[in-house]
Amino acid sequence: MMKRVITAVVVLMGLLGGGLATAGWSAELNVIQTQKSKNAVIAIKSETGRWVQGKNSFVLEFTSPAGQPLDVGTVSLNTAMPMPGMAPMIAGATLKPDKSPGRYSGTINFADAGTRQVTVTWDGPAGKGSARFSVPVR
Ligand SMILES: [Cu+2]
Repeated sequence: MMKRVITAVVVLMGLLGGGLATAGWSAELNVIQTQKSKNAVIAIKSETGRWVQGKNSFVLEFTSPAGQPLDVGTVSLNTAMPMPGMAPMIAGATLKPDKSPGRYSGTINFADAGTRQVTVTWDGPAGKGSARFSVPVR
């Protein structure tokens, strides 16, 4: 009996360790989408490399066209899905600046699957801009 309890604790600690690694994004990230604008390259990444219905965690990264980190300051990411005969479904991301410049960790919740029109805006030391592109939600 005691041996079983100890095993359970070890398994739980292993799960917690995995969870912490995820929160710190030390795991390998896969690209969901990249988009080039005039002065910035925008990348959305996550462990799975896709957005799905429900809650999603992801990383939003800005680099210069030469590949250097770009300090874009205040950033927003909003999505809309046009639906026939009704108002578009909208969802915005919660974004938090990461330790590295031009890098943000985000969460977003999608009520259903389908292609989203994504609008990213930024305003900071590297200038002001916006980009629009579509991303599938599976
Ligand atoms: Cu929808």
